[in-house]
This record gives sequence, structure tokens and C-alpha cells, in this order.
Amino acid sequence: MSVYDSLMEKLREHPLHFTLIDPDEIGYDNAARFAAEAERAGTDAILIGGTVGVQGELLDETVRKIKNAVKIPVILFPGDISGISPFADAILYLSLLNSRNPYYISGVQALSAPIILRWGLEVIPTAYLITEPGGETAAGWVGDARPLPVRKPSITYAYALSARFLGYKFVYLEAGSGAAYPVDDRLVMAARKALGNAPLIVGGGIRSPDVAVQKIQAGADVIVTGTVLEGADDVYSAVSAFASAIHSAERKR
Ligand code: 1GP
Repeated sequence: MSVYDSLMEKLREHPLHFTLIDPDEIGYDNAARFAAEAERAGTDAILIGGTVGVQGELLDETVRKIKNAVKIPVILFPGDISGISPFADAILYLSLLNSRNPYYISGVQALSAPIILRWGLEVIPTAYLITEPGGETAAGWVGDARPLPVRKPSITYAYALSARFLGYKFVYLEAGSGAAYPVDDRLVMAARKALGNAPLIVGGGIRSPDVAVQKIQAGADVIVTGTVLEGADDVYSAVSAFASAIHSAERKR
């Protein structure tokens, strides 16, 4: 079964939690232990990526070590063409639809497509939408995004609807890693309204299980957390608190 199909099958049961590992932040010696703890605590997939300094040997070794340590899907979450590795199970093939720079909408995808085919990586087409306050984060700055404004949820609605019409398998609303606050509930609700039952990922600036549940109640299906887990003394307890709250949260439909 493909990674996408396995995630969709799980999503029919309950919302999901993904753990983001940034090799540049954590280093590959810690990454495998960290991922194994996160899996034991109930996270549903490991995302590997970062905007700055994630490439080459550091990325390949991190992916290989994590792959050896866990059975859950290991999925690339690339910040640029350098963020790809043949050793993962799948790649979130991101188009940053609200970038000012066509490189991040379709250029990097074209440049990476032939090597991704050669490696046989499973591709999961994902519309990546950076919301406020993402302009102040590395993803927003590097991706030259026009962050979707909190005061105008109709713009998020329009972008999410266009992502649905364009056939993306996932829509990812992103406040940016380490954002001062997460994606606003009104924007999550607007995207949900546009997407019907199609899967919606929300991440960036989520620091507590209560906030994660709030985003699910607003319409998210998958919550991504990175920074709050990297800083945790006890990774198992931190992930477990998120995963159990998210798995039992009631989704808005
Ligand atoms: C970033 O959405 C992810 O791409 C996770 O963000 O690091 O703020 O949890 P945090």
C-alpha cells in the first residue's frame, strides 16, 4: 500500500499527528532516537525537512538512520531542491501557491522531477499555503510568500478551493516553524469549507495539545509539530500528549 493510501486509511479513523524533524536543528546522531521515541509515543509519520542547511550527507544520513529506527512512514518535507533524498518512503511534493516567485510554485518541482522518478520516491502532491505570521519565519522569507491574511479568510478559502480544483492530494496551511502564533482558526475554517472532506494539514507555532485540538475542531485533519518537541526534555511524554489528544479530538465537518 502507498504511504498516501495508508495515511488516508488511518485518517478515516481519527485525526493524525506528524512529527517534524529538522536535521539542521537536531543532528543525525539524535534523529533516530528522537524518531523512535516519537513512534513509540503514537505519532503517525515522521516529516524530515527544514528551510536552511538541510541537504546532502546530513539529510541522507538522517533519513537512513530514521528509516532504520521506525516503521511509520518517513516523508520528506523539502525547503528547496536540496531537501530531497532517495532513502525516504515518500515526499510532500510542495507547491507554495502563494509565493511571489514562480520558482517555488512550479520551478523547483520541474528541476527535481526527473531525479525523483529515477529514485522511485512516492510523490504526494501538496498545496503549501503560508499564512500570517509566516512572513517572519524562514519558510515565508525564503519562499517569498505573501502570507494569507487573518483578516481576510476569503483569500484562504479561494486558495484552498483552487488547490482542490488543481487536484492536490493534501493542502498544508503553514504558519512557519517556530511562528509566534499558529494558523488562525478562521483560516482553518475557511480552508475546510473549501475542501469538503479532502485532507488538511496544519502546522507552525503549535505548542500545546490544547491548541492542536482547537485546530482540529476548526477543520484540520493532520497536525504537524516540530519546535516544541525539539525543545522537550522527555520526547516520549511530549509526543504522547499531542498524539493522544489529537487521535481522540472531534473533527469539524
Ligand atoms: C513547520 O509546520 C511545521 O513547517 C512545524 O512548525 O516547528 O512551529 O512546530 P513548528
